[in-house]
Formats: sequence, structure tokens, C-alpha cells
Amino acid sequence: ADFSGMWKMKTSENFEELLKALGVNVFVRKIAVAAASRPAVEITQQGESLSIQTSTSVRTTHVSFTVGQSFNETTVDGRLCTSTPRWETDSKISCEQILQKGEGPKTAWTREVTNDGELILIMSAGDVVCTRVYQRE
Ligand code: RET
Ligand code: NA
Repeated sequence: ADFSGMWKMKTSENFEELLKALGVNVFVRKIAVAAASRPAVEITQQGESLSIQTSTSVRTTHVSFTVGQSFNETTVDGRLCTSTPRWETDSKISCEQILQKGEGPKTAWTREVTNDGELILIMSAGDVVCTRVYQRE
């Protein structure tokens, strides 16, 4: 599947609960939730290699990785982790994260391009699952 494009978010469920599960305090959480309601996501893909930039007014992240190869990234609450992405189907990437320091709930994400051309991002922390649906701009 082709993940490339400029994506805008259509729906988001449980983002605040996700941050809460990660121990983000209420003050920071409110700021993060407000900012994360209007993300700009740009993905470029060449074969198995993806580059994903997620921009908000308070935090921008950029990751580049090749599916099948571990890479460094940060969890959604900003902690350095080692991520291992793999193809779950030919249109879905599933990525497990291992914290490089300290302890916390188990985190992971999946990104899938649907037949309708939507991008579904699922992020989890322990039992809490956040689902964010995007459409191409
Ligand atoms: C942290 C804690 C430190 C202070 C701030 C935060 C903001 C995080 C944000 C994350 C957005 C994530 C998105 C993910 C995928 O779509 C790191 C929680 C301000 C804004 C948009
Ligand atoms: Na997002």
C-alpha cells in the first residue's frame, strides 16, 4: 500500500485517555490534547521505507524507518524507545515499542491505509487504545 501524502485528521478517540495511561499530568495533557486535535501529517514512502512527520503547534516529530528494521523513536509522551515495525498485512504496519530507560505501560502503534484511502493510526498504552482516522488533503 502507499502511505504517501499529506493527511488531515477526521476523527480521534481516546487520545486524552492514552496520555493519562502514560502518566501525563492533567495540565500538560490539556495542552497536548488541544494541539493534537489539529495535526498535520506528511508521509513519504519509497518501497519499505517511510518517513512520517507529525506536526502540531507544540510538538513536531519526524521518524524515518524501514519496515523490518528497528529504529529509535519517542513514545507519544516523549520517552525514547526502540521501535520494531513489521507488515501485519500489505496495507498495515504494526510497531512495538520498548522503552530505552525506565518503566511504563507497554506501547505500540499501527498504521493502515484502507481500501477507501483513509489512514488509520492506532496507538496503545497498556489496555488503552486511541484511534485516529485521517483523509488525504
Ligand atoms: C507531551 C508531554 C510534554 C509536553 C507536550 C506533549 C505534547 C504531545 C503532543 C503529541 C501529539 C501527538 C500526535 C500523535 C499522532 O498523531 C509530549 C505529551 C506538549 C502534542 C499528534
Ligand atoms: Na495524529
